[in-house]
Amino acid sequence: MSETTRLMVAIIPMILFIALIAGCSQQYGTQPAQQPPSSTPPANQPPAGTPPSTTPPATTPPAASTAVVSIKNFAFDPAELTVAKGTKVTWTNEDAAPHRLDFDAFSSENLNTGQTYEFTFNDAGTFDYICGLHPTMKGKIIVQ
Ligand SMILES: [Cu+2]
Repeated sequence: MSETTRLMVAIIPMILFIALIAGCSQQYGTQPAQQPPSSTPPANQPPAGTPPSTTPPATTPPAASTAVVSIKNFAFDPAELTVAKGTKVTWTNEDAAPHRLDFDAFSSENLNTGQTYEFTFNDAGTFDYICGLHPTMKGKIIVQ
């Protein structure tokens, strides 16, 4: 074997190998790359900040007014309270002892410490009440 032949024997497979590799990579190269769509169309999204259309009712009734009466030291505070019609009055027993509201037309349950009683006065008038457990405790709600 001549020097050249030996060289060729060594080189030719290498060239073939390289050609193979190149061919392969060319093959791969010809395949279009998996690109994401070039232009993602802007989505037709509503503006992020659009609030839900909460149109308030045309005729919003005035917010119901409220009033509170404390029951403490065996007395109603205030003892006399004037409110508008529709006012919700809340009594809270701040005494250690239980109390009970006795109106002519209705009564509360016994209210222990911290318990409350609510009543909404829808009719005008003067409503006297006492504590059913301590009748010397007197109160009055005047509804106008
Ligand atoms: Cu009482």
